[in-house]
Amino acid sequence: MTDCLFCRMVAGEIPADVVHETDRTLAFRDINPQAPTHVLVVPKEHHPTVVALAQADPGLLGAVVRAAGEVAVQEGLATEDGVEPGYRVVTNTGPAAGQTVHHLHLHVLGGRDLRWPPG
Ligand code: DGP
Repeated sequence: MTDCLFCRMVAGEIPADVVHETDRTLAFRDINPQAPTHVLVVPKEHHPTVVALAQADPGLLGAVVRAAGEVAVQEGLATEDGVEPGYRVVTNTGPAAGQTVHHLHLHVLGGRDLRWPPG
């Protein structure tokens, strides 16, 4: 989609601080980080929400989640066979949750103690 920010970043039309890439996914640092590590993981193909992607292509959703796990290991938020020190994966859906970019993205957050419940 030409008017989608993340599609344009995937296409290389808008610069991104890329930290991880596969044939179907891209991960880059959030422009407004909410934690010492704040990376967004997106499918290269446009899907508006996590549920839309689960319905359209569950395999691609799995690839996005696997990429988030690899980012966490790469960023020192988890060991390859464990969860220490830990991190959070969040996806906002709709206006009440604060979704501003309508191209599915998983926020991978870590590097500090994350409170619960979130705001
Ligand atoms: P959400 O509110 O869940 O839709 O998250 C959208 C995120 O996208 C938000 O944390 C800020 C980030 N963002 C917005 N514009 C840009 C941009 O141009 N570059 C990068 N790297 N991140 C962006």
